[in-house]
Amino acid sequence: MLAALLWDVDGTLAETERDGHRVAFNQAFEALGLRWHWDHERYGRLLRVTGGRERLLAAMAEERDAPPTPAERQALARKLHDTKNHCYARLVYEGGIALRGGVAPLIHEARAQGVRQAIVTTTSRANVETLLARQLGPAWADMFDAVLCGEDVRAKKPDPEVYLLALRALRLQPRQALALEDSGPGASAAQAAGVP
Ligand code: XBP
Ligand code: MG
Repeated sequence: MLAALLWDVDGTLAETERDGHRVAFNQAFEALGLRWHWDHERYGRLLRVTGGRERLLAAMAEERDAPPTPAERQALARKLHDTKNHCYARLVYEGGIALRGGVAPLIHEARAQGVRQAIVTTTSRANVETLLARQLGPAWADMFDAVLCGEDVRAKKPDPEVYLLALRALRLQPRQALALEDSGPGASAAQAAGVP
């Protein structure tokens, strides 16, 4: 019997990548005086790298005016990522990022049927809290038995670590749960943990 739904966030609960993170990255570039811009096509390619800071570092390899040393790149990536997350929070608060159709009804129905639920994402915790508080209300955390985020793991998706942590937190075997994912790296992470 299905015991738990394991929810990815970005791209699954909402179109946060195209309409949220991508827009916020571009706002951060502007705020820090950089002439970089990620259009849909470029961002689509960059999504193969999970983690916002990791994605920035990967993109710097393609930018001619990126800082020359690894230490300077790390420092810039940290600053850009902080700024990006602030911009993202503003977009979410302004109501620019709705849950995808069917998501809220399924969360409520699963809860009513006694199916447990967890958030299993490699995005930053602050981004998850902002989005779910705005879209599900201040008691959003009561709907989930565990909330696992990017800060909780050493290796982000496609590594299975975040799924293995969720299974441990819920005390479940992989096949008792179902992963809801939108992307290749996310689906690979679930599969590598044995979660359908
Ligand atoms: C999401 C990510 C994240 C977001 C940006 O993966 O890879 O990096 O793009 O969020 P998933 P942060 O859908 O598997 O959770 O900037 O907080 O990393
Ligand atoms: Mg996703």
